[in-house]
Amino acid sequence: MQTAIMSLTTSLCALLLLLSSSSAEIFNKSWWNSTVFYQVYPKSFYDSNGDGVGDLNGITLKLQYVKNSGINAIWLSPIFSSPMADGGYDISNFTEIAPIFGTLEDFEKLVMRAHKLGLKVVLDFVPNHTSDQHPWFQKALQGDEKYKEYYIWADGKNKDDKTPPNNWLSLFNIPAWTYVPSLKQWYLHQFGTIQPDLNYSNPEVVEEMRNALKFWLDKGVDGFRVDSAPYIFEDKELRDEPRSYAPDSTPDQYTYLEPIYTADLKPTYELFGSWRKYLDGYADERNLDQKMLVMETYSSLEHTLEYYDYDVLPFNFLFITNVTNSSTATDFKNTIDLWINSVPYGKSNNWVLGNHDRPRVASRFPGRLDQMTMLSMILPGMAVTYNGDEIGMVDDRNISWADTQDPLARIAGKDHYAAISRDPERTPFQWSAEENAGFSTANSTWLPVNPNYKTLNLQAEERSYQSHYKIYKTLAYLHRKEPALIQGSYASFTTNNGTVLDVIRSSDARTVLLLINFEDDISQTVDLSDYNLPAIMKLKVASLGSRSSLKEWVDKKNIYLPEKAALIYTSFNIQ
Ligand code: TEU
Repeated sequence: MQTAIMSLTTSLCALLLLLSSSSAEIFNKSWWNSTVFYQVYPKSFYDSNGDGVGDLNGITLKLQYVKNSGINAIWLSPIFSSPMADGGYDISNFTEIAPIFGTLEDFEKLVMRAHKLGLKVVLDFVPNHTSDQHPWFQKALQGDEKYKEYYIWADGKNKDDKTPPNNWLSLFNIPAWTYVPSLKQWYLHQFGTIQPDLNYSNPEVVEEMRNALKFWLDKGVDGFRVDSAPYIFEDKELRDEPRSYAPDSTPDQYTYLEPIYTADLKPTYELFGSWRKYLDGYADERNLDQKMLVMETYSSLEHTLEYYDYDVLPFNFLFITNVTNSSTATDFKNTIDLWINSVPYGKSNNWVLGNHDRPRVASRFPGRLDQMTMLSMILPGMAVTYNGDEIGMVDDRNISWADTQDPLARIAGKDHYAAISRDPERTPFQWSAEENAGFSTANSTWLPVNPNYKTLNLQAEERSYQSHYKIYKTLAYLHRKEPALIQGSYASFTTNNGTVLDVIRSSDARTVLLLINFEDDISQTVDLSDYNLPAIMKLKVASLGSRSSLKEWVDKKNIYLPEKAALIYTSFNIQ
């Protein structure tokens, strides 16, 4: 009788535990679901011609490395003609390759090589604005009415050059309007003054950009990462925006206002919904794989998720915006559950660790890079890596004012640039301990190489018995090949008084368990006997420096978890 009561209690306990943990059936839909998606910042990836700047042929030369790393799709930050005033996000010709990166033939060779290696190629597409050097804007400045209508112009509030049409601010922390004396009007730029916003109420602009998409689709690209997605349309009445009352925001900062008239407007979603349909039509007519359309948006969760209503994929930046190195196991669990429970069933998930605009993941989470890589790789959906994060590159916070290139930093000025500059996460890839980290043979590079390259470089990590890169590579292959990660369910909970995060992915035949110890100085023993797990599991991945103290096989009742460690176990569900 006693035994019966005990087993009933155990079952009830397990049921309660399961109900208290979050679990979700994950349904995969598109090729990018079990994809490892790798952002290449072309200027800093590899310089093949010795001019100190990365280029397309350099990327082509490194595609085998990308493939060997377990990656199966890359996106390239802009490679189009540009004065490079904002790192190529100021485009002067949407269907031309910037000479500094190479030629159209070089790009066609890159795509051919990538596809031969089984790599998808996605381009960065920057629809919100052009460079002020674009012929369209130059003609507008000369008073050409047709091209003036390609942009957003308005009279000053007092019909003069003193007061702009309204109080809108730019994301570069300057007023969003600039006066042109020869036209006696102001033009809108939600970013730099050198990036005038395009007018999508003008059907000719919509057609021009649709043609640009088709141009690159015809070159064989597999999709687009859409830059600055939320800012395409603005309020036609140009109404002043209300104050945000965000703490510490000052009148010259973008965060001073609530962008209710300049971001996330309905026509913007409708435009991208029409692009989704266009890409599907393009692929269907040619019997091609679906083309990716992924949005860069740092909007509210509600506005971010709204893209799914139009069958468009938004980047999930929650690992950038919602958690820090002081976040707890519960904070991480809540953040992960927030996203997974919000994404509509059947839609794709994704997890972004970093990009060219944000401090590097190894700098945001010192000593916990492997934990973050494991999370991005074992959670359901696409894992998104920024080049260099696979080897644990860190921000170079010592770039001088003289060497600073980022317009956002230049605008902040010599006394304040260091805190806001994006250059630290854009320094050249650290391939080896050779001169310029093996990135370039030039005497100087467009941004200085981080001086730590002598010891922190790919070659050293490939030669080491254990390294961040080897952990990354194992996880990338696991992400793409492990059945429990491709179509398994998701469940998470915390144990050990909330100091350990436990994540379980399981399919019919397989289980993957991730354990993360949020204690920096305390090792723990985790008892998962009450959880529906195989009794015995095999150690698959351990965070750097923790493996030596671990056994290859564990009993779920007694799992040793070193301080600050993250461990992944796998098993067949046969016990
Ligand atoms: O960034 C747009 C964006 O969302 C901004 O928040 C951006 O992160 C930047 O740091 C200003 O705060 C995209 C590109 O990723 C960025 O590199 C460009 O500078 C920007 O658009 C303008 O094209």
